[in-house]
Amino acid sequence: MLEGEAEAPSNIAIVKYWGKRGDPKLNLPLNDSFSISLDALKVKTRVTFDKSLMKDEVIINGKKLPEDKTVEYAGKVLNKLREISGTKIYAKVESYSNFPESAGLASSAAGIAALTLASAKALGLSLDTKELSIIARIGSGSACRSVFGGFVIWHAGTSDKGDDSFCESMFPYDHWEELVDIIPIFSEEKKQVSSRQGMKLTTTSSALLKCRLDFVNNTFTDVIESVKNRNPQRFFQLTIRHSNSMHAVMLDSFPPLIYLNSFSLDVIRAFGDGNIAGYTFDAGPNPHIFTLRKNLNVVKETLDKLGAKKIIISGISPGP
Ligand code: 2P0
Repeated sequence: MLEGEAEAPSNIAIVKYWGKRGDPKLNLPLNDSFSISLDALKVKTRVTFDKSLMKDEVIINGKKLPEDKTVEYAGKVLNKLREISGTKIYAKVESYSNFPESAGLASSAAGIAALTLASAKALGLSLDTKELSIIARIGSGSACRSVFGGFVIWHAGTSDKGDDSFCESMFPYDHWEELVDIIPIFSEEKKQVSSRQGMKLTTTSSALLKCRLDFVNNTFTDVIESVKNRNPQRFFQLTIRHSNSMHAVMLDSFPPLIYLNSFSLDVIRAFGDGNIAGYTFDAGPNPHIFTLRKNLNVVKETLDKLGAKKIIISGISPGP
């Protein structure tokens, strides 16, 4: 038996990935994205390659994942690593997250990143972080960013094969220690439409998507600069605009994709000016609200008033 264990952080995209190009199996994005790895949201994974197994098995927080999902996500990473190491042995994957699995908190990103790292360890492969991010990407796009800590860029690349679609660290985790992510939980409901299905719908039906891609390309450097210079107002405003831009093309898809709920709209109204905080929503109703540590209590008070059931506070992760 070959065993390996790894832990990976979840990540939240500031410049978001929503839409694929080329072969959908390779998870090649339409645009570069930029994320922050989160210290409070982690997944720990143990992988055991075992000759007695007849197929791959994935157990998440004690619950067995259905076979179709196992094949679609973990199976792709495991097949790629088996191909590299020249083995045919199946694996048992046991994963534990410290946060709700489907509340839009990117458990799959952390889970697939941890799976990639643990499996490479188990098979004794010495791959560099660029190669590991490419393999994690094949399992799930956003997972490639969770291979790193701190502030991470995912280069969309141009190759049809995906060998130039990988991640790298832009700034270390301690670059902006005042910055904190507040995650109020308003809903733990599982989302109706997976990101994978949702992206397909947007790329095939949204007329606004082209406009969004121009916006992303025109402001990408500004986002990086706002972090580089630790400029909170600029960073909050751009974070808000990038989130709104993605949710605009979701709504513009047909049939419309709506991941936000009435609490999300309250958050947008409360923090939309970007003065003390900047929100961003993934494909789910729970926001990530970035602010400076000195504003923590003011933001928390507002969220309590809006009816947050629970509030998670996260710093920036140093990485796996
Ligand atoms: C992101 N999201 O950049 C965007 C923002 C959600 C909203 O990447 O099909 O699970 O596995 O590549 O990575 C979520 O989608 O999709 C996502 P696949 P993924 O973080």
